[in-house]
Amino acid sequence: MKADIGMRRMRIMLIDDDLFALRLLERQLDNIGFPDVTACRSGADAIARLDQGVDRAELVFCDLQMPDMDGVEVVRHLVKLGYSGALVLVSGEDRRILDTAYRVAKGHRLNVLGVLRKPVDPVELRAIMEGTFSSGAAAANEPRKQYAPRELAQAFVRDELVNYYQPKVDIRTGELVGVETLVRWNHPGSGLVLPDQFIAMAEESGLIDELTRFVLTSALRQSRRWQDAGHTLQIAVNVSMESLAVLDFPEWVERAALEAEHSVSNLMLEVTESRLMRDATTPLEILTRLRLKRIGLSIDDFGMGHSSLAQLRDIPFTELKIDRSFVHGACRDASLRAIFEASLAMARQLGMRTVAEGVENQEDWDFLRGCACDLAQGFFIAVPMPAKELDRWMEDWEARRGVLLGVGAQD
Ligand code: G
Ligand code: G
Ligand code: MN
Repeated sequence: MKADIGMRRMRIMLIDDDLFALRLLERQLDNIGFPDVTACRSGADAIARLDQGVDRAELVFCDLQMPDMDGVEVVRHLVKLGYSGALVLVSGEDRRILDTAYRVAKGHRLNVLGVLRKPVDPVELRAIMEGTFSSGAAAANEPRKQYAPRELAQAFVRDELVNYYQPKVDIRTGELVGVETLVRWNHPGSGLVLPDQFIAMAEESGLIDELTRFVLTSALRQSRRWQDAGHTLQIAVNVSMESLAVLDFPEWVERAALEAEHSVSNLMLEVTESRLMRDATTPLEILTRLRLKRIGLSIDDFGMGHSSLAQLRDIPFTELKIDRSFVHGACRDASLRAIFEASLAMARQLGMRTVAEGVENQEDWDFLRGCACDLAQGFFIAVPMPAKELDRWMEDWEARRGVLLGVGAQD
């Protein structure tokens, strides 16, 4: 409905070698209020028209399977042209090819609104078009704000960093087992800033060590308060592999736990490797010594980035966190399910505990209930929250938990 008003002037280009598909999509777009459509029967033609300025487009629908230039090549040419509009991929190919093409386009940082299977379902088309104008397009192109190291250094002094906590629950019993600590920056100008906007900068500017120590100390202090209130929780803290460079880190962690009267075996360090490391010996040494001190080590975002089988071989991890991209939606996607289940089997054979991240809906939860996975974490269970909100969540969860376990057992 929203799409009928105000957006009639949006310029759209369709690229498909199949004339019938072109006409059909043209008509479908017209029906929901988008008449300004140029149809091209080849990628080369479309790219030439855009390049020469014969046509402009704010949205391109591109077919994947085309004889002279396929859709993936079109994507590459769009990037070369500096195309800044939105893209929808359309194809009769199977879901996996479509999904891969989607990731390729995303990888080029194009604003991909979605993928459509042919023949295009008018309801799906409408959903994509409405999504475009509500939020998606504009937000996706917004530049990320850069923060200066000096600002972050001040944030420590001004006490602007605050820990959020996200529950991890036992899939069998629903019991709250622990929390993952996720730091936020309460920035005086920007409001609450998420870590993906300042962790990399902290690593590059040498502030990461101070950040890790700050996060860990306050998490342990918070854990002490929960313990005093009768809740013994396992505390997980994120540590990037690149920051494991200071040799006294294991001793420091041990001392911090001791001071907070927190058992080291109830402390978990979630390790991620965001880029390939130059010197891998020091982190390896530090990780091994952390394990010798009985501190738990978790391999985070398993299956993505640089978290690899080689790391499983080389580092004595105690927990495997399967990346959310293999969890959410796994019940409907055979490839995801295969990867997810193989990861679980591998972890079990290595004697590791397993955590599924990204449990976003009831479907994900029910699916997990039938898998041999130990813990679940995700928006469906709880979003990351400040410490003071955990009590309330625990009460709510007690009520929800019974229902959820019942639901899972029925099917
Ligand atoms: O909710 P979320 O946006 O908090 O976290 C985004 C990313 O930031 C995650 O990959 C998480 O592992 C990372 N992260 C969160 N807190 C910390 C931290 O204290 N240290 C490090 N190194 N990474 C963190
Ligand atoms: O990389 P790491 O696993 O530490 O990342 C934690 C990040 O995942 C945080 O940014 C957190 O906010 C986010 N997160 C937690 N639960 C969910 C979820 O169910 N879905 C999605 N998409 N993100 C989640
Ligand atoms: Mn994590």
